[in-house]
Amino acid sequence: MATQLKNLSDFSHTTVPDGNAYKIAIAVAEWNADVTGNLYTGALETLIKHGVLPENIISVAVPGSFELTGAADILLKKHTELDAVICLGCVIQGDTRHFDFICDAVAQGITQVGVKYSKPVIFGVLTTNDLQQAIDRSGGKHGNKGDEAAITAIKMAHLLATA
Ligand code: DLZ
Repeated sequence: MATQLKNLSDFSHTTVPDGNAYKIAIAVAEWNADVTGNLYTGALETLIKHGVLPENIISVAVPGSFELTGAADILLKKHTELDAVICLGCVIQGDTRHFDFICDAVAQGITQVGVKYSKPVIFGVLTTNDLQQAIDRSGGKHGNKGDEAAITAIKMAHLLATA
């Protein structure tokens, strides 16, 4: 599971399909907004860099990572033309068990939404022990999980279109 040797923004650009035909939504949590703002910027820029048209990208904000499941459900219900939804959040370990409940809920929740609609719903949620780990993975020394989520969305949208 360790990302010590893996930079989240390090992928082969030649193997990423062209995103020109795809419509993709991004749901971003407002908790730890400095971090999730950087995740969002990374995801948006990476989608556009790989051909997704700005007018084919829908962006919404939700209060916290717990709400990402509901957002993905609403987006896929209202926008049936979507090819993928990217969920971005940052959950940082605290003194209580809140961390475990939120991480479990969002991981299971977005998995279920993806299966419900047979559409890719991407887990772009940082789950870290402290703020520094989150900074390192949102445009810092370990890359940007937003970039990784965008590349995953394009690859899964391509799979959906071609499988
Ligand atoms: C309540 C809470 C806490 C303690 N920590 C985080 C966090 O680290 N990251 C995050 O995205 N959200 C957190 N939240 C808010 C919950 O996700 C959710 O918004 C509230 O419990 C309301 O449902």
